[in-house]
Amino acid sequence: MIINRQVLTLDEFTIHQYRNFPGATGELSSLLRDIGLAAKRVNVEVNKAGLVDILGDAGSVNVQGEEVKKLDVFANDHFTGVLKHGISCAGIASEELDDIVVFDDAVSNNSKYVCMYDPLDGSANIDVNVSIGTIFAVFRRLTQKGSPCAVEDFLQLGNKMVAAGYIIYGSSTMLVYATKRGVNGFTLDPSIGEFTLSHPDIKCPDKGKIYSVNHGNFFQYSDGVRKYINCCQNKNKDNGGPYTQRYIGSMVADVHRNLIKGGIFMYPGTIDKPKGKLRLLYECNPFAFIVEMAGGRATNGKERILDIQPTELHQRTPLFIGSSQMMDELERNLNQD
Ligand code: P6P
Repeated sequence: MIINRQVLTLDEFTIHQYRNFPGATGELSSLLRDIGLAAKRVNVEVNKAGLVDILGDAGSVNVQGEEVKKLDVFANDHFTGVLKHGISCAGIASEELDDIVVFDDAVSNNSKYVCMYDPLDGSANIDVNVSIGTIFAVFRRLTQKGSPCAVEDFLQLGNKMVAAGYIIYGSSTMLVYATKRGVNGFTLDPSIGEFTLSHPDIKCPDKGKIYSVNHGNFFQYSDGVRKYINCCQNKNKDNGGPYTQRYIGSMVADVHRNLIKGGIFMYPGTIDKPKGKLRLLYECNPFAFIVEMAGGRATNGKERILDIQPTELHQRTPLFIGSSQMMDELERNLNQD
């Protein structure tokens, strides 16, 4: 039997990373495999979402007599469950939960990492079959190993992040994760039920021709943002304009496309919501880490996302993220604000 060593599974890849990283304990590899397992379980349910009439709506009881959960609650339960019963995570923070969950058992209290995530971002799009995703970030805990983790473990600067990633449940299901050693993408192969390395060493093109923003808020944006949007729409021999506007309304799908093809995604602050809509800890920070590791940039319009000191778990921030040259162009317009 010929073993194709070229197509590494996520498990093989993380173990390969562990074997080649002096001093690694294997806890991060184990945590990433745990996330991959939860992602496969969530993927099964997300792919059935269109059958809700058969399977029953959230809150109902299905034919097996089981309570049907909202998919984002289902996803949250699965990611929290695998991490709680793993060996690498002392606790989690989730978009679905007001407070952190401290696992507080002997193994978890001795674990090196904490994890925060949006278990199913864009879940409102499920009913219309638009791609949705899970977004996660991993930090080394600050509190003493052997004791329960605490909220300060979660309110760290994004530039202290150890790893970040996302799963996109779309035309195919992909898991993309970044460490300081690079960004790699794995596509779920249903024939073997494994994520397989399909996008090694992802780089964000320095420039692209896609800009992503909700035009419905145009007149609520700052002058600089409006100037940049006009710049994207105008013929311009210097930057290859006009650009194409692509906005799915599902952050994982929009940022994933722009990461691969080049482009810029913007969720600016508005008059009504100066901090914008997106959450710092488990949406903007992880994507800022991933895109920067791939060669792009991410700011709140004034400072690097990864340099923002968090003060609360669910705080929001404006977000501008994508190809480095497009971010430079944006900043030239914002600086005229
Ligand atoms: P709007 C989905 O609800 C989400 O949190 C992100 O995935 C997405 O980028 C954003 O909101 C879309 O928000 O206000 O443009 O509909």
